[in-house]
Amino acid sequence: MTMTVADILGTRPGSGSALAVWELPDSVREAVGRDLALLDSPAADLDWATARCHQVFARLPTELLRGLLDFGRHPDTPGVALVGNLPQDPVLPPTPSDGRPSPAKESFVSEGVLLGLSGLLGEPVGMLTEKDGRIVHDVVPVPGGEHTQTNQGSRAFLNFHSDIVHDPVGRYDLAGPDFLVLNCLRADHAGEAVTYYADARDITASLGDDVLTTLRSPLFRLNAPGGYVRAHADGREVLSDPVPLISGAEAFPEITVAANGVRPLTGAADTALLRLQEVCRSVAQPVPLRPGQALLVNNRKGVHARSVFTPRYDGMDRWLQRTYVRRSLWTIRHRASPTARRVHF
Ligand SMILES: O=C(O)CCC(=O)C(=O)O
Ligand SMILES: [Fe+2]
Repeated sequence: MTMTVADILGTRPGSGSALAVWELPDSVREAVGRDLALLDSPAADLDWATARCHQVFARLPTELLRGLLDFGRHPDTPGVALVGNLPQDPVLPPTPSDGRPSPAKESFVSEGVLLGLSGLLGEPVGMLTEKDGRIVHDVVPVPGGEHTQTNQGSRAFLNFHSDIVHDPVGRYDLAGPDFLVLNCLRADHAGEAVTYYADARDITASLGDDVLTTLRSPLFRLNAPGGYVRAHADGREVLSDPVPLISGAEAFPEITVAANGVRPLTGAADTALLRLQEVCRSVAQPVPLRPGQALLVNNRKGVHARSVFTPRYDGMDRWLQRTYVRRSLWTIRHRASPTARRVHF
């Protein structure tokens, strides 16, 4: 099979906002899969596992490797990329139904794929208030969480949002992940689940001047993520300082939206927020993730969402593994836990 390198879908030449799509050649998928089949659980020594996965992924064809690295390092590259024909575990145990790692998983190919791709973008990190600080997150529908605005949901549309982290300095957009990587182990039964990405460049191009000016003003307070408010505030709101939702250079805007609620401070801000969710829906790139595919998501260049789907809790539900990736651990060192490298408050 010939490799499709940097197939840019869509018709927005020069904007850099379309979905990038890459596929591993079959021979590379097989070779990477053979190496990753020998991997032990990466949780035992994350720094060793990231080094080994880096070595394995170094065998990707140079043009593909360069595309992935460019995705991570350049402001003008797409905000979302799909990587296909990835190796998969030979045997996949039932999908866990509690959002925790499956104790029955005996091989670590999916974890290796996740860490290999993540390592090309930066450093995988854990947050104590998200999946107990684990580095590899299991994203599955969880009974009781169907209608929540969290990664445990299924029956409610998960609104366009950024993955953010509470920080006592009052800003929740600074210490959060620069990227998310989502590796699909199992699709949902009906194939209904769709992940969406709305690029801030497309969003700003579709907004009127007044609304954009409002969104660029510090007229919004973000609620801290669900994991934080449950653990530290009995589920009550813990709001950030007033911030703009869109910031930065016109050609390279950054966007931040909290999944757990945004409080607009004026009537104009309220209207602008509604318009923002509308525009996100209209410009969004839909991606129905399938096993053997991973989605690379820039958490600053755009916002993501997930459609409704139907869980059955029969062990065959949708199963993604996810990492949070920072370009640098240095800029969040004040949040580092004293006991575990890569894990943060
Ligand atoms: O389930 C998905 O497709 C994405 C969920 C999500 O927002 C996340 O994992 O951060
Ligand atoms: Fe998310």
